[in-house]
Amino acid sequence: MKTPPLKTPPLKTLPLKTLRPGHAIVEALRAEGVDVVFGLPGGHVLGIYDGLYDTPQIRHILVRHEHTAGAMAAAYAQLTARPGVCLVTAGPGVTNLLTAVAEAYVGALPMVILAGRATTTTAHRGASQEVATDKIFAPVTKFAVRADRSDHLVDLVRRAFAIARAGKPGPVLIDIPRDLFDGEIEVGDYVAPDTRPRVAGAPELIEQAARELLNADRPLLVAGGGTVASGAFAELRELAELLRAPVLTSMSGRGSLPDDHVLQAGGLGAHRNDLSKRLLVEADVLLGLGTRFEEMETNWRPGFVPAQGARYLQVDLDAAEFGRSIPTHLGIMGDVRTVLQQLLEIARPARAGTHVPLTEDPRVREVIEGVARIDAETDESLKRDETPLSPLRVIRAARAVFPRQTTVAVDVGCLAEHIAGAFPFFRIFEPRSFISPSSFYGMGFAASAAPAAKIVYPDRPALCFVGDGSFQMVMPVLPAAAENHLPVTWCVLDDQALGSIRDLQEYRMKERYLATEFEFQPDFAKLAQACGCHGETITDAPDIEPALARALAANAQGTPAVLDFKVAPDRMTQSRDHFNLYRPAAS
Ligand SMILES: Cc1ncc(C[n+]2csc(CCOP(=O)(O)OP(=O)(O)O)c2C)c(N)n1
Ligand SMILES: [Mg+2]
Repeated sequence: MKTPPLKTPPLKTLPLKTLRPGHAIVEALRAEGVDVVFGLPGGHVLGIYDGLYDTPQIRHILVRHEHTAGAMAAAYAQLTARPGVCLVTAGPGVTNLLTAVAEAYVGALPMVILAGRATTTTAHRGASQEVATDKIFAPVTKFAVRADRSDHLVDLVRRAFAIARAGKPGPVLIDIPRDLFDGEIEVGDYVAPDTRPRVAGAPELIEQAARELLNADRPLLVAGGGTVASGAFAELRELAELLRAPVLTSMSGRGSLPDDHVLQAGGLGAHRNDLSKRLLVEADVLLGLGTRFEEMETNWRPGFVPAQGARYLQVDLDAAEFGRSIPTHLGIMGDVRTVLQQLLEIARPARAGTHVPLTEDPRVREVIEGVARIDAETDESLKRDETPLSPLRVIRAARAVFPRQTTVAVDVGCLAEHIAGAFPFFRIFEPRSFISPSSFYGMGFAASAAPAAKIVYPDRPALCFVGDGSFQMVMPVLPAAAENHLPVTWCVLDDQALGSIRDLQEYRMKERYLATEFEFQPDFAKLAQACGCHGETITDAPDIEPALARALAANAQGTPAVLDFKVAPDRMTQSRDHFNLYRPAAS
């Protein structure tokens, strides 16, 4: 008997497309949901630019300096929790990105950087602009890889997005020799892996944490950048309300609970206020939510860190963060939102019988009254019309003039870092509406990044507070904002000095000032005008509000604005306290 022939169905082969490599990369970007690329071309990356030419769905923001592209991409990630994408050329093009990429790395912000490089044929033979990009970026990226073959490019893009988003997010760089853009490659349909970090906490740890929080006399929640990245806004609010636990936010965590919520008590460390300081010291169980207690937020000294006897429960996607800054009693590895949902499963039934209205609870009243006191004291202290202006007055006025939904960027510098955007002076009401440096604190990062706010939220005003020294580092952002129709307002807190460092010379060097005061200052208002922006100089207090209103109106017409506020070198107690850390030991 003859065996019937085996009937195998014909193998279904998916049709492959033949594309130029640059076009294949751009198609992969689209499949990853990329809608904007920040960059500046050079000969080495024209293959990708040519792909963008045929892809109007992806907007390209042309900057004047690559630092701006890096900062905007990082801010895009901060505001959306999606990777920001940069496209830059070889050598100096990509090294100009380094500082912004380091900021994103320290701040756990996802980014994908596509960079050019000299051809493989001339590698290591003195080609122009050749530098070991992959090695330079290795310590400030989660993955920095040099591509070897054209037919690897799409796979590398897929890996880049997966790695940038996975676990603790961060930047990834692909270093592409220019000859890889030659010829054509065959590509299949692009499949973007779903790598959202929905890691749940171990059930026994969740149970223990819930028990400790429910039994605590004075529980306190500290929300950081991980809370924002995971989008745990509703969960944070519900747990805080169930536990009647005040919430403190780190700089990166600002906005995770609106600053006018009855349990929101302000910031930490250098950004603290009297109320938040006291709550931190008095808390018996503290729950850290994707927060690191970095230097500006702890100082590792009593009064900054949780009290000795307190229990610190820490939730983080990265187990390496447990106990890194301050001792952790219970480390729950997991995504903040998922862990909060798990805690709520236990806390909800446990608190079902609680009928005291929220605002009548003594713990909540403590926060409400504490915040009211801070507000009254602040109002009182800002009554006088001082010249030079009080920077606090400027910041408070900006909060009054700019609407609730404003996106705010706060740059480095003592004026900016410790005061601008600080809880008593500028309240943040919307989640993901705050651009701030993480503990890398590169001057100019937020000022350079601010226009990204108008890409993410075109209909909301955007405002940046920046010191005069920091602003001068990144002024090429002005023509980039004008050209790309990204109308933000920069409030330059102009004390004619590198004030934060001048402060150190005052305290530590016994007033031996060197290289911290500017003898020559550009006219920032004229400079703004020359760059297609609205520009004004403000020296008198009664002019503050009208100038802010004019800037807002200019923004509404599509014009960016620069307001040069001539301010006094005010310093707040907490910033002075912070500098005390560095005082030489008493002899
Ligand atoms: C790129 C960079 N260089 C130097 C520093 C050190 N640094 C921190 S704050 C500061 C002064 C900032 O001056 P300004 O922006 O005018 O703010 P001010 O302190 O006067 O409020 C300096 C030089 C830094 N953080 N980043
Ligand atoms: Mg200054």
